Amino acid sequence: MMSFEEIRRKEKIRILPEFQKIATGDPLRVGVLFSGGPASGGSNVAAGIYDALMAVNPKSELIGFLGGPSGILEEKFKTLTLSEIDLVRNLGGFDLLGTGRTKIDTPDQFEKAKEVIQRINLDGLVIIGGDDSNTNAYFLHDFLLKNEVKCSVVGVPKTIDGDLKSKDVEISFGFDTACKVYSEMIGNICIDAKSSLKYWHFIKLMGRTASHVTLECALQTCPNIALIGEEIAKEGRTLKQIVTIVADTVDERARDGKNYGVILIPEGLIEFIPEVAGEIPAELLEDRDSHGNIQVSKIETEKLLSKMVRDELKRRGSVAKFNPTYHFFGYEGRCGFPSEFDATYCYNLGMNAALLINNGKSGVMAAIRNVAKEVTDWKPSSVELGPILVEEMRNGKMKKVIAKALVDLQGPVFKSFLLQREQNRLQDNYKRPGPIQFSGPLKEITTITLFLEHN
Ligand code: FBP
Repeated sequence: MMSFEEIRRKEKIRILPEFQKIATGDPLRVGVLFSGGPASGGSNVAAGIYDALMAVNPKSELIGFLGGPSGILEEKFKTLTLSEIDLVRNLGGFDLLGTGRTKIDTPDQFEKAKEVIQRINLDGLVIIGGDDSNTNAYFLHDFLLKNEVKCSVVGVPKTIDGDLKSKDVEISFGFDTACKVYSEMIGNICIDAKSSLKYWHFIKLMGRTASHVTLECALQTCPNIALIGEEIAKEGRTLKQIVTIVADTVDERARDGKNYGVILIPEGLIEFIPEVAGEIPAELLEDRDSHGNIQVSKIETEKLLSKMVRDELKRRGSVAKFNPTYHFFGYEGRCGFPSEFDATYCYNLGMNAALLINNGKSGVMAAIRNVAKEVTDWKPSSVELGPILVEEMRNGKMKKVIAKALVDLQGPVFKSFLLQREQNRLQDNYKRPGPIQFSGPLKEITTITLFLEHN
């Protein structure tokens, strides 16, 4: 019997009309690498690049750099074969090549990258990454251009965090799948809470500084509380005020006979409330990744918050039977089978990236417009990276970067959340979206965020 993995791998992905007839040309040598955390759909980006290159000329080659950007610096790469690509089609994971967070940004590193690119004679390099990696893609492009090296650098918008988006890049790939995976599990937990009647579930969710993942999962599952970091920052809420909101809810629900509930906490909460930082061991705050980001996934904000809620309930002499239990949903959502949306989006992003290189474009991010609509309405496009860079303080220095897109508190997604927040607090309005669908009428459904933002 064929496994689901084998069946899914062979599934045909829809190709945009623009890519169905590709003009033939000279063979191309293109490099590809994954950068940063995995996100579902990355293997379809590689497959899309591969298939487009072969359509241009079957003598083309796709060279994969191993372990992320360090694969260039350490000269670790291999030519990808059709059978290797076929093994990962429509599956999650960056295991085709591995990924990493090494940054190419010192003069020596640029020089080394240039030397390797020239030696292996690349016509183009595709960097599959988030805001920081696409920023680096721009600077590598700029360096190669100034040094008259004819190698296009093209970025592809990846991150489960959903914080790499603009009017031109409607969504980063991986966000749709990750939110669906988390929402399935959150929905299950909500129903478990309502069945077991005895636990308060504190669920921390990945997403870095931005609360897009938490907001999307809240819309999909209607938990009792979902904290949104951007709102807390804007209102200037203190840790004590947040503890009060949660304790009030626990208390009020207990008085209604409900000693259970579900609360979603974005992992980036800590970045918005300075006092939380005061409660965290200093070494965890000093532990930064190569881009200067605090490693928020390692900080147990959910336990800290629950401990403070317990103390507050005790102080009040509350009748609540407060029995907290903890979850962190993060890595579970980064390598799941890509949703139909991510599988289709990524394959076409990959084709687009290869064809942008074929057309000599560099310093751009591959994009697809109208993705909130039917696939038949999708349109390939590209975004110049240079003009979207802004000056920001990073690691104590002003740097040009792609700004992280945070939750827009005036936008339709947050407004839609506000409409239901108060009701969800005390009532059990839980929704269970169930697992990702790969066939049938629900397979095309995308995130509520994308739908609300573009309809
Ligand atoms: P990217 O920005 O590289 O896409 O990372 C996404 C992410 O999953 C964050 O949500 C999370 O905070 C971080 O990676 C965890 O990093 P690591 O994989 O290094 O533990």
